[in-house]
Amino acid sequence: MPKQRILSGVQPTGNLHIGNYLGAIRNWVENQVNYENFFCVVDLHALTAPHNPNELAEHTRRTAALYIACGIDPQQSTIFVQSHISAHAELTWLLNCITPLNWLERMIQFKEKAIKQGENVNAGLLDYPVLMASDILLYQADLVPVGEDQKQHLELTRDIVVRFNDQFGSDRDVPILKLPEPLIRKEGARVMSLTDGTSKMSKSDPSEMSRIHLLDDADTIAKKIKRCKTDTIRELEFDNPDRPECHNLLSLYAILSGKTKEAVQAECADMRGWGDFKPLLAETVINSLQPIQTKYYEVVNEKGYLDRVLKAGREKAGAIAFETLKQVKSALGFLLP
Ligand code: AQP
Repeated sequence: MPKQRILSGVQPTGNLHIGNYLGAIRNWVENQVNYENFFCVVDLHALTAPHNPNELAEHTRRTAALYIACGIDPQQSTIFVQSHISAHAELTWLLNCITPLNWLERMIQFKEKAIKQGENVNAGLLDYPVLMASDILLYQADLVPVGEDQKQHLELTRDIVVRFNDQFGSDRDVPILKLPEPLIRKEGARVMSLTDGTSKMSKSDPSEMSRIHLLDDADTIAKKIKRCKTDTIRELEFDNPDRPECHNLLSLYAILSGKTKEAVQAECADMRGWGDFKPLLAETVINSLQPIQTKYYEVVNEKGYLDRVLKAGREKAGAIAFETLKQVKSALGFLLP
């Protein structure tokens, strides 16, 4: 049986943090032997929010290097940069022309991000889900690992597939575009901000103190954890809705230490509050990130290595993507060159 194909990516909108690692990349790594994997750095998506052109290329390289540092093996998985394959932008245009505007206007993430961005909202933000659909459909992916926040976008992708295949491929035995399925983890890690336990840790949060970057040094990590938001209650507990920061920090410790909730709860019962817990959490985070950081500097210091990985990724991914694009254009009736 051929392996099922997976596609996923992270936007190079800033420095990757432990939320990106625990919520996404770590799961890709754990499952990579089971699937045929395509992992891209979705740099075209990064333009849907105001961005700094002086940083985009560097963040793109850093994100790709961090995929490898976190355990994505270029021998097992195809790693590439979205904008290196022009088929992503081209398929987006073609799918735009068959996607009703009101499908996009009802996307929750658009509404939420549009409010955040205020007057700077660009048309790309509305179109983000069509670009995401193109990313997935170009590779005829079977499965797409998504968190709750992306489920609606995957539904939209599926609606686009059904519409396209019905309108332009009803006479074919094999559908032109494959209907992808969401791959939703049973237990998802949602890491919350260090400065507000009710909002998720995010690359674009203006406060550096709200997140721990994968490349933060030990002193910075210790400082961020020492200063992170807590409360005045001495007892440490999970699942108290009035204490989101407490739940977040304990969960982070449980995930990174590999201990169960019950074991962490028992360990914390003997502690004298945050003064005991925070140094333990800091040490655990530092030790967990240390191998990733070591590998990261190996990757970026080996001359030409990352460029070779991205070139091989571009060639392999590009061959599949342009074949799909050709089929789509043919179905739409274009005069092919
Ligand atoms: N706090 C989080 N906890 C768990 N998972 C998270 N992810 C992001 N933040 C957390 C997961 O990381 C992957 C990559 O996300 P993305 O870069 O495509 O965009 P995002 O989800 O919007 O991530 P950020 O860090 O919040 O970036 P900005 O600030 O640019 O919007 C996704 O799989 C996501 O679920």
